[in-house]
Amino acid sequence: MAVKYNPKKIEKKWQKFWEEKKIFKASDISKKKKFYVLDMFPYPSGAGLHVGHLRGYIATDVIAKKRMMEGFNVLHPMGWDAFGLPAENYAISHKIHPEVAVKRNIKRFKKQIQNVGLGYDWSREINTTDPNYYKWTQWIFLQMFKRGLVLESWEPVNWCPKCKTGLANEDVEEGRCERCGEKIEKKPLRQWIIKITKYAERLLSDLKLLDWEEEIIEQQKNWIGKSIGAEIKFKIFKEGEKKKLTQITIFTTRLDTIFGCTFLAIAPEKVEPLLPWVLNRDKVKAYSKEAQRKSEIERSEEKKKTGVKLKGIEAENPFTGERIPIFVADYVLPHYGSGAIMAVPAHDERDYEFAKKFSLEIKEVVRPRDKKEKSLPFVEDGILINSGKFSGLSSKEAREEMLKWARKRKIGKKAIYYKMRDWVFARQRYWGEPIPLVFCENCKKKIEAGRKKGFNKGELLNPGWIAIPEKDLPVKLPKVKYYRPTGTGESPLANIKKWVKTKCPKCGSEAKRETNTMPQWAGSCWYYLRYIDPKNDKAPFSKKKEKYWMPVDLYVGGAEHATRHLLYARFWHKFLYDIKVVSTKEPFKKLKHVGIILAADGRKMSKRWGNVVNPDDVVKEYGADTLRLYEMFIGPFGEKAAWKPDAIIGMRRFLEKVWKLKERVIKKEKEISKDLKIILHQTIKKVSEDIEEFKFNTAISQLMILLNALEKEKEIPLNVYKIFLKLLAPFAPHISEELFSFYEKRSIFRSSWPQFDKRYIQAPKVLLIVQIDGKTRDKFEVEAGLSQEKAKALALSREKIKKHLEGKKIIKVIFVQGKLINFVTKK
Ligand code: ANZ
Ligand code: ZN
Repeated sequence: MAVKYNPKKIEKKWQKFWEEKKIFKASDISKKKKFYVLDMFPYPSGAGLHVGHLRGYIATDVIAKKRMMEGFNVLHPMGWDAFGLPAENYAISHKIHPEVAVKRNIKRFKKQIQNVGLGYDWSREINTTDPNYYKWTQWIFLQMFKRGLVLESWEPVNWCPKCKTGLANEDVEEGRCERCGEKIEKKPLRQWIIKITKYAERLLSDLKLLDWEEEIIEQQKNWIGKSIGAEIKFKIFKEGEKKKLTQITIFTTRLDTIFGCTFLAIAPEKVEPLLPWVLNRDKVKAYSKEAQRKSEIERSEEKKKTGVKLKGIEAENPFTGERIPIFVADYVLPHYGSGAIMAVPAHDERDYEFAKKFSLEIKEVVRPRDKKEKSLPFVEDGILINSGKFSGLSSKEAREEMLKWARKRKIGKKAIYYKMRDWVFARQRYWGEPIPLVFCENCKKKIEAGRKKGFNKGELLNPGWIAIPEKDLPVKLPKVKYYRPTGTGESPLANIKKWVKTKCPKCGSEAKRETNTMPQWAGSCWYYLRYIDPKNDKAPFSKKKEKYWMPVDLYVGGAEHATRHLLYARFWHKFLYDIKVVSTKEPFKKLKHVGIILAADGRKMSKRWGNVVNPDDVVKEYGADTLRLYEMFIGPFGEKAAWKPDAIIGMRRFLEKVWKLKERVIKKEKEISKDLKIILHQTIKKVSEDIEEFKFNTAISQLMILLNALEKEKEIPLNVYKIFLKLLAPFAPHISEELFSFYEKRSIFRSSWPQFDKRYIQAPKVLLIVQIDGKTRDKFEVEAGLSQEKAKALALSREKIKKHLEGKKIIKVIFVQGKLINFVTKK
C-alpha cells in the first residue's frame, strides 16, 4: 500500500457507509444497557457552524463511539432550536422570511456537522419550529395552564426598546438586554407568567441528586437565591403620639443587628398605604413615581442613595422601644421580602451610604470576634454589643434567641425568600410558538357571574381566557409577509385580523386568539424527551420508551446556559414528573461544560473581528479527522483555548504516521517485547480512563507515545495494530475505519473496546526523598502510592540510611506520600 494518506478520498466514503448501514442508529427496544448522550442543540444562525460548537459535539461523539464499542445501546441525537429572536432578527436584516432562513441555515449546519463524521442518529432529528414538534410544546403549556401554573399579568416588565419585546429576568444582564446590549426599561405590558417559583425549593434541593460541576450547581443556587431570615413587625405612630396607626413588616437575614436599626426604608411601590398620615405626601408621591422608572439593577447598585423621609410618622423598634424615622428609598425593591427593611447603617453597606447622606444615627452592635476595632460598616457575623440582654452572644446565637423573643410576643416569625422570579413567558414578536389560548367575553361574564362549572383551574384564574382543546393542536403560526415587531407592546400577530378572530371552543361565541408568542427558551425545555420518540403523533413520546432512555446520562454544552436553559428545562421536567408524564425527577444526570474556543489573536471569534474559523475550511485543507483530533487536543476541555493554526499541522502529521504504520503490519502471530507490552496496556488504560474524565488531550498524547513505540518495531503484529486503531477510532473515525477495513468486514464500531491486562500496568514512579532530622541523606524511585510502612521498611534497608542512623533512636517519622520520609532521632 504505497498510497498516500488522502482524507478527501476516504472520509466521504465512510460517512456514506455509516449512514447507509445505520451504524450509529439507536434501537428503541434492546436488551443492551442504554447510554443517552446529549448535546445542547444549536440555533441554526446565518453565520454557520463554528469550531466552538464542534468542540462539544466531537467530545460527545468520542464518548458515544467508545460506549458503542463497549456494547451499549447509544442514543446520540441532534436537532435545531430555531425559534426566537436571533432567527427572527437575522431574517429581518436579510429580508427573508424566518421560515425560509431557518430551513436554509439548518441545511448548511447539517452539512457542516456531517462533514466532520459525527455519529448522530439522524432519523431522530427534530426542529422546534416544526408544527409536529411545537404541537407538544403547546400541549405541555396547556397542562401547566390547566393546573393553575400560568397567570396573565399586567406588571411592568423588562422591555428591550431595540428588540421591541418584554423579557424575562433571566434575559437581563446588569440592566441590559442579553441579546443586543440595549438598556432595559420597565414597561407595563399584558403578558403571561409561569409560576416557576412554586418549584424553587425543589429546584434547589434536587441539585444534590446531580453529578454536575460545582461551578454550575453554584450558579443555579445563586439564581434561585434562597435566603433564610425573619419577618418582624414594626408599629407605626403619628410622630410623638402613643396611638398605633398601623404596622409594617420587614424582612431581614440579620435579626442579630436589630438593636442597631436606626430607620426603616420602604420600597416606592409599597408606600401607598402610609400616605394618609404623611405630611409631605406630594413629595413622596413624586419621588416614588420617578423611582419606578429605573431598573432594579440601577436602583440596587447606584452609589448615590436617594430617598425621602415620611414626615409626620415614625416607627418603633420592637426590641429597644426607640422611635425611628421612616423613609421611602428606591434601593428597597418591591418584589423581594416584604418590600420594606429595617436599616442598620453600622452593618450594611447600603444603609451606611444612606445614613451618611441623610445624617442618620449609626449604631454599632456587632464586633468582630478578635475584638479589634473594625471600620464601619462591618458586615460580617461577630459578637453582639450594645444589644441589651443579647450582648455577648454570637451573631448566630443571637438570631435564634431574638427570633424566639419575637415569636413569643407575636411580632415576628421565621421567613424564607427566593430571589428567583416567576418566568415572564410572553414575547411580543412573531417567530415563536403561538400561545394556545383564546379570549372570550361571554365566558368571562359567565365566570364573573359565578357560573364556574366546566372551566378548568387556569380558566378560572384568568377569567375569559379559554384553553384550545388538545385535539385542535397545534395552533399554527400564520404565514405572513409582515412580521416586524410593532413596538407598541403588541405582537405583530395582532395585526392579522383573520387569524385573531376565531370561535370560542367552549361556548361558540366570537373570540380572539392570544397574539403573544412563547419565549425562545420554550422549545428547549423538553427537546431531549422528543428525541426518544420523535415521530409520535398521539403523545409527546411513548412512556415505555421514556422509561428505557431517561434520564440523559451525559449532557454537554456551554456554560452560558448554566442558569436559563438548565433551570427552565429542570422546571418543565419536574412538572412533567408531577403529572406522571416522565419517570425521573431530574432530566440530566451528568453535566459537563465546554470551554469556549478563542481566535488565534486571543479574542472571541466574531464576524466583527474577522477572526472566525470555519470548520469547512479546516476539513478541506487537512481532513475531518485532523480537525477532530485538534479540537480534542486544544486544551483542558472545560477551559477556554485559543485556536492555533500551526498546531493543526501537528495533528495531520500524526495521522500521516498512523497511515504509514500499516506497511509494517504482519499477519502472523508474534510475541512483542515486554517493554512494548507495557506501553500498549498503559495506553489502553490511560485512553479509556482519560476519555471518561474528559481529558481528551492527554489521551491523544498517550496515543502518540504508543505510535512512537510502534514506529520503532520492524514488524507489528496485527492484533497489536488493531488495538491501536480501536483506541484511535473515537477520535479519528474515518482513518481508523479505513485501515481496519483491510482486515475486517465489520465496522470498527461494531468491534469491542480493548481491555488492558493488569500484569503490564506499572504504578507510576516518583522520587522519594529520605531525610534524617531534616537533612536529605538518600533518594530513590518508588511507586507513587507507596504506604508509610513500606516506605519506612525500604528506607531502613538502604545502606546510606543504615550508616546515618547508627547509634541513634528514631522517635518520630514524618511521611509525605509520594515525596518524602523524614526520621526524627535522638541520641
Ligand atoms: C437588616 C440588615 C442588617 C440586613 C445588616 C443586612 C445586613 P439577602 O441575603 O440577599 O437575602 N432586604 C430585605 N428586603 C429587601 C428588599 N426588598 N430590597 C432590598 N433589600 C432588602 O439580603 C437580605 C437583606 O437584604 C435583608 O437583611 C435586608 O437587609 C435586605 F447588617 O436587614 B437586612
Ligand atoms: Zn366562550
